[in-house]
Amino acid sequence: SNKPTTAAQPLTAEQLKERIVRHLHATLGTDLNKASPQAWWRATCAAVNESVFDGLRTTQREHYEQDTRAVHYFSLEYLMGRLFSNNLHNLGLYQSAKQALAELGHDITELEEQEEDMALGNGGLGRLAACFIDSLATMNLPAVGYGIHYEHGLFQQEFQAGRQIERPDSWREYGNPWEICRPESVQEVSVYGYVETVYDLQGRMKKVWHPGRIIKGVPWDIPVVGYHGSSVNVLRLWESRASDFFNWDVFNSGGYVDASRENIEAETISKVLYPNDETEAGKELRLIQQYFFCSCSLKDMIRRYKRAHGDDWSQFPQQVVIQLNDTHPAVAIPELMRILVDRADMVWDEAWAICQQVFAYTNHTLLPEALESWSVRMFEKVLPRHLEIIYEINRRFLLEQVDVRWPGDNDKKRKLSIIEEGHEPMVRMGHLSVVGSFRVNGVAEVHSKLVQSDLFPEMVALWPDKFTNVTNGVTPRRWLKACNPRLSSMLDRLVGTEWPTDLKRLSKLAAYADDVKVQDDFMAIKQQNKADLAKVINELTGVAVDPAAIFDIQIKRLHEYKRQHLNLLHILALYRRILQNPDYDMVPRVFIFGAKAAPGYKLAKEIIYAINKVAEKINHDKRVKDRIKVVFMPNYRVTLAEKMIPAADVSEQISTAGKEASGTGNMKLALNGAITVGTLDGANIEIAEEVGADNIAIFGLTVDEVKDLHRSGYHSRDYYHNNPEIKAVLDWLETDYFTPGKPGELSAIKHSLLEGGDPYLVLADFEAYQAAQQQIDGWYRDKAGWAKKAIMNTACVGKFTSDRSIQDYVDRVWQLKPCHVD
Ligand code: DL6
Repeated sequence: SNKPTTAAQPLTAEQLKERIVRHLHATLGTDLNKASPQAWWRATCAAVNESVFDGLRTTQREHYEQDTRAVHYFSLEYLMGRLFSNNLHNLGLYQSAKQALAELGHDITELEEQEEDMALGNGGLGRLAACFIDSLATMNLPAVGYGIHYEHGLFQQEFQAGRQIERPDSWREYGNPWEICRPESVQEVSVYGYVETVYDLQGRMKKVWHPGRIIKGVPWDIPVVGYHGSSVNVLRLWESRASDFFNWDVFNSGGYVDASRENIEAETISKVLYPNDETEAGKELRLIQQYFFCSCSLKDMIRRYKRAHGDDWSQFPQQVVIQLNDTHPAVAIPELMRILVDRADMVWDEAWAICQQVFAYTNHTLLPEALESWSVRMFEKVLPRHLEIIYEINRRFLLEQVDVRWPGDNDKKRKLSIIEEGHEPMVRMGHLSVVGSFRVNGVAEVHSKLVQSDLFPEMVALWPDKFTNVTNGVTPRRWLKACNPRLSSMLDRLVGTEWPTDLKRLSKLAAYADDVKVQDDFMAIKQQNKADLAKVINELTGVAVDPAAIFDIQIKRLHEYKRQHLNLLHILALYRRILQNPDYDMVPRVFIFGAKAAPGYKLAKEIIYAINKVAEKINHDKRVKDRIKVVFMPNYRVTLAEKMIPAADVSEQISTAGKEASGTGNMKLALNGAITVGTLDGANIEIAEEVGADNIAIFGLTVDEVKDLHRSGYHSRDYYHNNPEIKAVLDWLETDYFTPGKPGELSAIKHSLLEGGDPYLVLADFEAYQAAQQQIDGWYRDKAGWAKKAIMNTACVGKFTSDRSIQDYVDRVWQLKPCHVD
């Protein structure tokens, strides 16, 4: 059994058992009779890793020998979740491992709970990166993911008296079995200092950057196992440490204390993930984080390129494509220019031509507060040479492109300049990304259109072919096969076992949508999943919920534009109707929330508090007779999503139209047979196209109507005064009904909607939203009709596999070829 075993010959339970016990002894140094569940889990991981590392070695050898073109995915975030069951599923070892562990006296699902989530991301953008690297490996595409090895991932959320409390996340406090440290590939990165202009013997001017500090980047590799285990790619995450060289100097000159301060400062860079989704803090440390990982990654790529091509740069653009996951890694553009011009002595035009063939940029948001810009002052302090390079990129862009197209038009120059003028001049990272990339994409059809029409219309005029769309997707391996085993087995029987890599095959299910037996089976599975979730809800919140009720789920980061407060107002309206009419007829519903708020986002935290307080009241009110239950699941994360999504009847996708770039939770929920209540926003529009109007509850203002309403002047007070239900529930929040003895504790929501002007049009959409919810209520009463809709959702969302997204990137952006690994 020590013989390398590839995924093509899956291990038997017996072989796995032998491996697990061997690792329990030889790797964990413990014994069968005293091993803790944690030791069993680790021994199993080590056993699995024997197969993972085989695949990794073979893949790397094959990529090297075939000198493959590869995509390098640059992302500040990867929201991986757990890897145990994912790796087992992808290697085809899950059943053997389950049996092996059972024979050793352990339940695999209990051991799964030993793993901490790898939460190195905030939300959609980071989870998308995780789905993409799964698809890349599955599709045998040569790829490396680059990012930061944060010591602390996204904070853990607790509720104290209904309020969010943040606790540090320590995902690798006792080590992580999936990562490998690679000291042989350490890189050094410079920051601060000054730039000197010197002349060589031929009188040519050169810029020399004298850095103020050098930081060491230590790479940790996480193998990414493709489904069926053929390719195993790498996610390479950089940890910052003090440079030995720099530190010794200080140390030897008697500065022990200074030297340890240097250490701490260097280590701070990869210490924590910034917990903001969609907003930028503009903090120096954040810019250093961005530069640190980009510089390490570029140097790593170049080292690998040079191993095959020496100093001949001519093949670089053929071998390398870099995808910038939003503007966070945009500083890679001036960094590559610096390496080519200052270090490789290339002339500017040649270097720029290379850059422009290498970078591609994905935009993930239109929210103004999330569009990154850095003050010139700070940029100059941290990266003085890069600022000079950006100035030069900008000078040439304005002269050679903008002025040629719009001669003498200073307004255009001001609008398009990478440097925004003002009393505090800023570097606009979005502009830099568009200018430096050969392709720019949004993440859903409507979003890509808005990127072009609202964000960069002049850039589109300059380079119409640069802009494209790639609609997001999710990996069906994690988001159906692994998280919903009951439904997966049913699908295997009905549509064959190929759907995990060919999701369009689910469309065969549509033929069974009217089949009573299939409907019964489908809903029985949903019922069992709901019963499982009900247990989890009870464990985590102490609230008992009835699996026969509608499970209505809203899971995503907490943000005003996502409008969890619209959901809350509807719950309040239902509650009020029940109090006014004790016989109010509604299908019992459990409203389930999961969301983290950025620690500094006050209103988001107030919304969490309000939902918790309203939940407390309603859940204890006998008059409600269990028609409504409200639960807020603490510490929402990938692992919890995997338990919630298979149990959802209703998926809440209710952002203000034009604000949610795409969404990916919407895809996961529909894939698992939930019916969407949604606005015509992001990928909801494409989901509606796929599932058909009968199988989705669309409501509310469209993108154009939102724009028109803002243009004509939106007065939220009109809705408050004209709709008695809106008035009543908002006024209710100001009383002490939900917070006895403390009136006004929940008034922040009302204030933001009235005095604050309701920027996300919650009140304007309220009536349409509650009508859509009534429609859901009506639909659910017809059991067969509902089952049909749920089945049609699973059947029709094959488009939203991340394999399709990756194929779109390959065709429209990367021009990559698969490399089959034997
Ligand atoms: O593209 C992934 C994901 C989208 O599905 C969400 O709609 C969008 O909100 C999210 N964007 C971010 C913002 N980050 N930045 N910048 O997470 O991206």
